[in-house]
Amino acid sequence: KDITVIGVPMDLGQMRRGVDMGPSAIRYAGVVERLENLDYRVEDFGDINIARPEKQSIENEGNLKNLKGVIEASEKLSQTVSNVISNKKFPLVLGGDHSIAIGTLAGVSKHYENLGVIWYDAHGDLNTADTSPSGNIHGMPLAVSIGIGHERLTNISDYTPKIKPENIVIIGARSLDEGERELIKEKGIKVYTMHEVDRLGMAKVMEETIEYLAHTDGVHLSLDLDGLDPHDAPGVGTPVLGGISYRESHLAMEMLAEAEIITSAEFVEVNPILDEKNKTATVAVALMGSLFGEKLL
Ligand code: DIR
Ligand code: MN
Ligand code: MN
Ligand code: MN
Repeated sequence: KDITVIGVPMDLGQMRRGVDMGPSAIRYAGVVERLENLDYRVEDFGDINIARPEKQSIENEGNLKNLKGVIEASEKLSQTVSNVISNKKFPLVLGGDHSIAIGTLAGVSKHYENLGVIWYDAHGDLNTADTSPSGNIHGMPLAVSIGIGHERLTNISDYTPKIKPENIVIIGARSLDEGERELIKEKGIKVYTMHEVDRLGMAKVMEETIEYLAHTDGVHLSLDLDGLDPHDAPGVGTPVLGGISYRESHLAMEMLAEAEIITSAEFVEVNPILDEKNKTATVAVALMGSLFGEKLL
């Protein structure tokens, strides 16, 4: 199978500069070589062009920071991801902040009737302008993808919703805002908080997740590096203590590889400016190795 790597140097969805360097940091950590060693043909598309925040006039609309820039980037990314899938290649998207998932899912979902999504994250990313404490769009992409939020975000690529709430599994949650909790209950979204990860163990969580998504016709993995514990992934803008370990994350990726269910993926929120010697990008690449079938024996 062929993989196309797409860089998205996006930092308009949150307020910590440096996450725009995520794609470079992940390339520096050897993503292409790592996957080529697993006998994939890997093409690097390069980066999607993203407006610099300094160049933008203040385009906040209500409680949505950099709305215009996020919309433009999402349209471009959606188109690019969709083309990659049309060419029968696996899209591997490198962030950039998590607002890019709006564009990724807009591009992926066109190709599936019943797409599943695994949202590996400390956060729910289920805010709207009304519920967000920050106005940062990186806290909203999952809500947008189920059709909830500003109409110009939910209508990226001219259709909504991209995914069904019952096709989502959130893993690693430990920081949810009040509006997000309400939405999770209202929509019945499946969530494995850290409580369940601790109580059941990651093996059981992944077994159940794979079973839960068995009826879907494709599964997108959206992996926010802040889902991991900050001890293992310190280079993120919004670290939250008590996260998923490096080992549990490898197990999760290995089980997904074995199940052969993942049809697209993105790794987001790597911020080398906040990192310790590119540790977080290195972890991201190691996890990609496991996701694509790396084995010791
Ligand atoms: C918070 C933080 N829930 C917000 N969200 C983050 O601003 O909406 N998502 N960091 O990854
Ligand atoms: Mn996130
Ligand atoms: Mn669809
Ligand atoms: Mn997060």
